[in-house]
Amino acid sequence: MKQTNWYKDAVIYQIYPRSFKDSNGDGFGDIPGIISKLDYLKDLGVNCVWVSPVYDSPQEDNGYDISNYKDIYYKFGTMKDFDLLLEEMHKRGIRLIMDLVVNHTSSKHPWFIDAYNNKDSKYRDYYIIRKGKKGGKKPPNNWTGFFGEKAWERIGDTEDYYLHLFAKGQPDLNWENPKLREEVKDILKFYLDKGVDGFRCDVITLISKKQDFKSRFPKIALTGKDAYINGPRLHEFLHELNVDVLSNYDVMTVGETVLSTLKQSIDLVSPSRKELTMIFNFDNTDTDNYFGVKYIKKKFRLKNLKKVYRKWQHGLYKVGWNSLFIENHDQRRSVGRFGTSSKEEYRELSAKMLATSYFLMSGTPFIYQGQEIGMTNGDFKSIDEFEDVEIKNMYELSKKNAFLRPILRKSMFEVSRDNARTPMQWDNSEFAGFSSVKPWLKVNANKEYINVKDSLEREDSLFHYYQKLIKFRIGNSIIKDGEYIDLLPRHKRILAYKMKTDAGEVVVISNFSTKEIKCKLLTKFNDKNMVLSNYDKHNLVSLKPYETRVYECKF
Ligand code: TEU
Repeated sequence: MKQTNWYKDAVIYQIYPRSFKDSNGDGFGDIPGIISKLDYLKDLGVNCVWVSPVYDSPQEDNGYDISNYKDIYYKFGTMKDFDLLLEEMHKRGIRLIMDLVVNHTSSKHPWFIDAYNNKDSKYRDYYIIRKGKKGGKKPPNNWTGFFGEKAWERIGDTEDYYLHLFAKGQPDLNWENPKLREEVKDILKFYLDKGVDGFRCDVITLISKKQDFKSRFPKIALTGKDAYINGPRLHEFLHELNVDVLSNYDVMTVGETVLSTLKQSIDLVSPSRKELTMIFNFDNTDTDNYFGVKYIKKKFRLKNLKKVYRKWQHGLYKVGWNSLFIENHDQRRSVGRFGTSSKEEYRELSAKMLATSYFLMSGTPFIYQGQEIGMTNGDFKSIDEFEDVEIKNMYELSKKNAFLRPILRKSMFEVSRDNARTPMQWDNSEFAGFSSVKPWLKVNANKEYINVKDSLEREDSLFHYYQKLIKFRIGNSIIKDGEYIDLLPRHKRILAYKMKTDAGEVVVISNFSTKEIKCKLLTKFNDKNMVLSNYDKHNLVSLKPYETRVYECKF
């Protein structure tokens, strides 16, 4: 099938369905709710949507634990609703990307239930099951997983254990088994034949594990990671999926990669290798922590973000394609992060500045629901108000482990994934227009003034700024194909870069501070080439607090 590379002109909006819009008054978002808001998304200007998992699931990890890949979780609706969603999106020229979670299933998946209960089950080899040590008293090795737990769980009172790199209810699949790989291809085809436009591939770099299953030292966070991240057959497995299935459709994939180096990422996205279209790396969201561990917070410094931008823009230039994002359902909100301010006086102004800064580089920009109106972290006051399995596990860990306790307790609330999962704020009514009843997760009190209704009414809102940014980005080949040039690599408060091709250049200059700052660079540009800014009036030689400007020159 001819590949049109449409994704290079896509702006993708991520929907976390349980928090987006409840249509039937059960306090839980659903697919008809999404359909009712498609005109809103069209108005925003995005041309593609990534929907977090809506498959059947016991919801231990909010749908990232799938019990039936070919059915929809009843609270989200039915397969009929899903088909209608796809149709209604395509009618509006919006593409649909599904979340593909195939590193693990739910422990309630019929494959796993059979494998767990029956030693001779044909599904036993769909999972990673190994004999424990000391007659089953101890797990097969010392690996730990992503939610602060041991990575093995004993199968009843047998000697055997199954591997789970996430919650206990998320057993890892065994990709070494060719039959399992055929099942995955079958799932892909099922949705691609419906007309789905691609997949966001959950923790895809974990699917191949080193087969020695030996303990690893030193024992620090993610013990065993060198055995289960970027494993020996990762590229081979992805190539197989691509050649056998994906390349027969004009679709895109974006792989969620955890702790991948630039070199590994280049291999994943080089078109000639036929693996993935693009990846999410987390270097940007790791700029405010140590060792890639979000609980160990570090002061944000612009120079570190600039380093990340240079690394990925230069690293993938003419080699592969980038993704651009500042939020998702696993990250706390970007307001008050990456140098922006959550003080109401600066909230929208600084959010416009950050939006401009990450949006106009080469790559596909992603917007996470609520980001376009500047939603903030949830106002959680006690552990009981949270719902996420990750923070609950971490809280338990902090009770047991005296060394980790102060570190975890200090940052846990602020970095919790639930901060991004609070109900979408549509208006200022009691449940923010998300639902007619009390939602599954606490509504943020600031829905009084941070909400879609208000944003649509105010001409200078962040929402309207995003509209302009999206319009400018889609189809702009200077940005798409341009070479990234950092114009002020050493400046501590100003980010200035140029995207350059033979046809012209686009220049972005942003002040990441609350101070007015002199900037000589500004004198080089003519105001009549300014295409976008978050201020109406501009000073020739200085940038106001959080000011951002975009200039475009065509040669
Ligand atoms: O996330 C993978 C992942 O790396 C996260 O667990 C990350 O470490 C954590 O969220 C940081 O706080 C994906 C999904 O995006 C996430 O929602 C799932 O829980 C996870 O995979 C398991 O499927």
